[in-house]
Amino acid sequence: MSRPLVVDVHTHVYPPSYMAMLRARKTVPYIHDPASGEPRLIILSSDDDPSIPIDERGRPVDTSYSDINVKLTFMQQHGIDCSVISLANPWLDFLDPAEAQQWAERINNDLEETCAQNNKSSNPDNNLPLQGRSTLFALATLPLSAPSADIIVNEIKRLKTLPHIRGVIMGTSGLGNGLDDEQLGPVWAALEETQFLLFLHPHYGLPDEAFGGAEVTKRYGHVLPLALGFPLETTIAVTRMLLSRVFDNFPRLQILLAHSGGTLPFLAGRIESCIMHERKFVENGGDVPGPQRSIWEVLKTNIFLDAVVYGTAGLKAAVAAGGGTDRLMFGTDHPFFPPLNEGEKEWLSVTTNYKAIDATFEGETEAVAAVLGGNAARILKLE
Ligand code: 5CU
Repeated sequence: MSRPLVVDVHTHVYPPSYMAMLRARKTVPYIHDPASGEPRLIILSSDDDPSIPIDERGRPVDTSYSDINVKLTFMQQHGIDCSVISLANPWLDFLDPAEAQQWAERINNDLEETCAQNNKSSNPDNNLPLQGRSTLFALATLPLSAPSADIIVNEIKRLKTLPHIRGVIMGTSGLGNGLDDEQLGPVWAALEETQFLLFLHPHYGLPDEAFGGAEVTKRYGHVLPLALGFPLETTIAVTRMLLSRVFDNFPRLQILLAHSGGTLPFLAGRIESCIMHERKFVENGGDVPGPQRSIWEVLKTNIFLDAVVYGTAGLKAAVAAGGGTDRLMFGTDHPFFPPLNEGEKEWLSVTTNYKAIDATFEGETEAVAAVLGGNAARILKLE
């Protein structure tokens, strides 16, 4: 039997132009070049700890973050046929409003060009199936700090003319006030109209106090912010969207949630129950219009989940919450979570996800094929 198509929907790049911009900065996010040794990437606020010497802050950043050939080699080493690349966090969130539009256009054009060049050389006549060809598509970035929502909407419309762009990636801060901000209405409407997939991805995590204070966070490195801060940030962001009735007002919005939805699949029942019991909502005698569509309906019609959760329990919750295997898509989170030992070719983070998919859907050949690539090819129209 032929092996299934493998599509990676969660894989990041910092195009060289973005790396250069980070190198020119001295506040988070920035890249520091020590006098000797590898450059350091300081993107999380917890990375920029003044008690740590600057040459040791953050993490080493090698060519896997920006060189597309390194990603292509990684794809070949891990049996990945097609990657849907996206700018990594913190995207353009931090930019001065006056610069946002120009940077978004530049990064998005860079992504489009990277995909076009690559696909042309791997399939000059553009007539072969995806399998075995190291094909690239992209999710674009938005100028969210731009002075008006019109600029963001115009960029979404422009993106529709770029043949390899299949959606956009966004963090949880929106225009600065979270994703329940009414000012985001035109952006949701433009995403609905273009039927672009919105990849919702965390960056800001939770405040140190949630983990017991800065000393505790620091003691365990990136574990608390990444293992717990990221997934809870995503869960809170999408729950705020639900509560503010974004899914009632924009019922055709299509969202891919990073890391299998954070903790949303596991907490969906509790969130729904709290809504049913909230006296503030009009339905229960209050004066705040509550969400009309249930979280279960939203999970089954508006939300897709990646399979980047490293275990069978998370995958089973994702499938149960989404009502089946047709809304779950393989991802790697490359270039994050590389092997600890230099020269190691197989990434533990990737093999763990592959094994979790195999174990969760043991004997269900069609389900495995759907999750590994069939769903992504269908949902993102990767032809
Ligand atoms: O390791 C990390 O900090 C990250 C990150 O920042 N973004 C991401 O997508 N995955 C891991």
